[in-house]
Amino acid sequence: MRRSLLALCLFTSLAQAGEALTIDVHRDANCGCCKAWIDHLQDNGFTVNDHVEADMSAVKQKLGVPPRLASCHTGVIDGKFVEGHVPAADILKLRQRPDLIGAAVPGMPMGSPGMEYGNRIDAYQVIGLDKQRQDVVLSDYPGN
Ligand SMILES: [Cu+2]
Repeated sequence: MRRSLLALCLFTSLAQAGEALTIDVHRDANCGCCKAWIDHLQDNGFTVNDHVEADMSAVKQKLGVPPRLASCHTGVIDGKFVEGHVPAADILKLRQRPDLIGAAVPGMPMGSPGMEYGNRIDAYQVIGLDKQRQDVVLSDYPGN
């Protein structure tokens, strides 16, 4: 009895966290790593609104993603962009940063969430973009 109550509590709090963490994801229909990144977000309690787009560069331009930070998919949470394979933990960081208008993992580094193919892990940074459109390093992930 006690166990099932605990399970219910956990379930309820996860559901509430999921509701607060809704993200829109724009992606190309044929992008496999984009879907793998969506899985990573869902595994971390995000609710994902999936948008299949015909022209991703137009979407990026509209959302204000600088070409130097571009990757495959583009997410939007709280009006901020989330470009590329940004780890869930860094999206939470971005939400705590009113000075930033978005965050990105430029390119598609091996070993980033959704880009796990074999054992290779590239070193990569999560770059925040401030209101002056300057880059700010949000996280530094070492490679192997
Ligand atoms: Cu990708």
